[in-house]
Amino acid sequence: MALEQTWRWFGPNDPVSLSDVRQAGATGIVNALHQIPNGVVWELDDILERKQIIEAAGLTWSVIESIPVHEAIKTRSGDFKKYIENYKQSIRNLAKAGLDTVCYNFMPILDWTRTDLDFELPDGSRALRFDSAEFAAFELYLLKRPGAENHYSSEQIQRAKTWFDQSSPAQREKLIRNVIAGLPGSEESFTLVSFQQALDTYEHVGETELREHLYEFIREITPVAEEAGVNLSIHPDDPPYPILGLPRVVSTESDAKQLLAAYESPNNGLCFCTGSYGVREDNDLVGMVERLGDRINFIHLRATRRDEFGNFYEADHLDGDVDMFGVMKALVLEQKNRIEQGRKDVRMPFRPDHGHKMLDDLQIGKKTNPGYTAIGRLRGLAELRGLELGIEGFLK
Ligand code: DNO
Repeated sequence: MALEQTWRWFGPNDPVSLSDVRQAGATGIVNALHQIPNGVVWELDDILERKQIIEAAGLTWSVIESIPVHEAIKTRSGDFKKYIENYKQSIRNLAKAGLDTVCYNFMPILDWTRTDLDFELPDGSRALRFDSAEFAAFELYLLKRPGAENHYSSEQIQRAKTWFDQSSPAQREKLIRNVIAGLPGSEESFTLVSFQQALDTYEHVGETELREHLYEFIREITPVAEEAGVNLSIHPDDPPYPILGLPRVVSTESDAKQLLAAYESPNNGLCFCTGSYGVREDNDLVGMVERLGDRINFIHLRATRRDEFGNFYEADHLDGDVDMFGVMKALVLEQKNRIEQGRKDVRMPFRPDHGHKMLDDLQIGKKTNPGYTAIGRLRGLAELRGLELGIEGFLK
């Protein structure tokens, strides 16, 4: 049996259509009701309407990515209790519509972060990149976050200053936009002023507090997910270390273990994102699948390539620092275990995460979502599918 091949689709406005997805060979759709503001209940009718659109294209709605977690829940302030109740209700409504896998993340303020959305690779395709000097320049000289300099070494500050001094106003503007205007899937965008205000809400929420808030949240929503038959999957931090003075609590294997232990249940699971966890050299990805595989409810496959300065870019799916062969083999074996154990959740949906801008997607004027191009992901999916097939044939 193959892992379920899925594809992230942003809804009817996505420049990549459902029929494109079908031609790419995916069978499952990963989708969210992006039009619903954070914290508001997803009503059954809206869910059913979207489900019907997906099914009319001959596909299934495999995973909800994501129901965003309201900031008040992360800081446990204001109306957080109401937002948790709303979250539970959305889970129940999704289950009523026959959906069973929900992805979410617990990153403060920003979802994923990149500095460059058009990094040219030697073959002419474009990738997403995180440049630590540019990011530091954003924080130190554009946002001017109080105290930011304490988080950097003098060498890092020097590199940031060099970038800043050499950058044009247009480059600075672009950097600001890339960081705070919201990448695909993140539901919020900011101006520099509103961004600093948002950061200030974490004044009293450090790592210990955020960890506790996450575990409390998990303890509250997992019983509802169990009752509804929904598998939760938490996406790791991207990048997987603290940025902007904000705490991060889902970056390492130890973080993953702790959050799984906060509520022992198959419904409290992981979204195993090789691209995010893989940015850290100390994350042993194959070992993580071997050790935590029974709690992996959703999988993002992509590979990043890092350097000694903490920069990374998104490489071809089979060509980054990630041991994709080892990860895929461990996933295939996990699926076999599940089948042998008679578990119901044997689907193991994965999606080719991100893809390069390449071929026709490079045409000037063609609208593509950063990281979510059709052709780059098509290439990724094709490579991953072939890898899986080869491994399965070999293991037979
Ligand atoms: C980026 C995505 C993330 C992810 C969320 C999950 O491409 O992987 O935006 O969807 O963090 O909640």
